[in-house]
Amino acid sequence: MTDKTSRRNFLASSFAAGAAVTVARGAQAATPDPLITQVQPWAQGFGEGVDATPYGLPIRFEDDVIRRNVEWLTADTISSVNFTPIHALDGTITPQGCAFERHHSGAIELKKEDYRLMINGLVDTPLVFTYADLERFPRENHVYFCECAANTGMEWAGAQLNGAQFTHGMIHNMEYTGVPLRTLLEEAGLNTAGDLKDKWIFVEGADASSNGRSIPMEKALDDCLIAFKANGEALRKEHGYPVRLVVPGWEGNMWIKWIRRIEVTDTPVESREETSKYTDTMEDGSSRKWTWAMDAKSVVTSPSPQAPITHGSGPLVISGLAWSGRGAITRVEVSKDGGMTWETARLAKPGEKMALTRFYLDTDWDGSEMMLQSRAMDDTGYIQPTKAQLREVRGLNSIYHNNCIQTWLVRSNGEAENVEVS
Ligand SMILES: Nc1nc2c(c(=O)[nH]1)N[C@H]1C(S)=C(S)[C@@H](COP(=O)(O)O)O[C@H]1N2
Ligand SMILES: [Mo]
Repeated sequence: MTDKTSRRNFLASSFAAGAAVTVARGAQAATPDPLITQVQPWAQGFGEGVDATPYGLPIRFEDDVIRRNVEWLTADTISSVNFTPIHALDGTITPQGCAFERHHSGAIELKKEDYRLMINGLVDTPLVFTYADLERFPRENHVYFCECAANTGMEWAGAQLNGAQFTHGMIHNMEYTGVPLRTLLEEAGLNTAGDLKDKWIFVEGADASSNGRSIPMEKALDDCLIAFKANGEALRKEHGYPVRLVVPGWEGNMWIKWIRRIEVTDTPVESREETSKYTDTMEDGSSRKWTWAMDAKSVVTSPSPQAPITHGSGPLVISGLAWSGRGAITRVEVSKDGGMTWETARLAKPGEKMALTRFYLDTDWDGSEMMLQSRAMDDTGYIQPTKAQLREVRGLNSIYHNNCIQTWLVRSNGEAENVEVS
């Protein structure tokens, strides 16, 4: 086949595809489309010159792609949370400007010049680093998700919040640039600490809440990062500018923002954030603590309540996100009938460890009602549980670590609703 004929075949087939769409739209096809046949205002003059916006924001037509909070959840916005608009995003990287925020005493403004990071406790030489000091250590780049342990927590007792943004939006996924925490701990020296197996670090932020947490030394020396860039640029104020701790795969509460101090200790501190909060209350009233890793989880982001199907039956792209704090996503399955039958979704890229994975199910929708679900599997062999399976073990009193399978009821008119299938 010559280049010419293959080009002609391509045009013929794309024309056929265009024709199919025209048929679906019916009568509209007969009238000329002014968007094609008439010179439009944007072609009758000049657009904006360069430098109109030295730092660009999304075009105004996208102004609904924003973080949102749920007012009744918290008494005020200072100790509160808002949610990533995951229903409106694609790919895996969360732009910082719409990545969820969770503060215990508000987002503080801290200059690089005023930044200090202290390492003390059971170290050979207590040290204080300035921001400029941190920039002189060898750095690494890694993409990780950060999920608040309370993500999906409002759904324990039954379907509650109507939108993937609200049920699953306490998550973001960024490329971090930073210095391995191990490098800084070794700079301070860990001989004094003796056997590192049973040692801990206690980390705290510069904000009034300080959000102190204990982290086992093994994790501290493994993959934690002292990060100062996200998605290539400085961290935003709300994500901990100038420096935050990244604790891959573990609950967001441990990702200390505005990190100011790391103390090497021989016991966990049992701070407020790891005793009265961020523990999992079981059926008998006792609480599980140290549930750090975020188990495998997934959600269909489109269609979903805030992203209904608007094009009727025919080709439909079902899409969503999957992640695991214990490793990489190996497989995602999608069900259209509330979990009775499953189809294997296509992963946009092979799953990466402790980072979001995008999945697609390219399907042909017959226009009938669907009970849409997704189910993730990770490289430990773990399969995302149903809500009933979670409740069997944990009862009804839990809030944190709800990684159950989510169901959207998609009606024939394309609208979707949060429902419970357990
Ligand atoms: N210093 C400090 N660090 C903090 C918090 C805080 O309030 N203060 N909130 C924690 C919680 S509960 C979560 S879920 C994550 C949220 O990170 P983000 O605001 O970048 O989304 O930060 C954690 N680190
Ligand atoms: Mo959190």
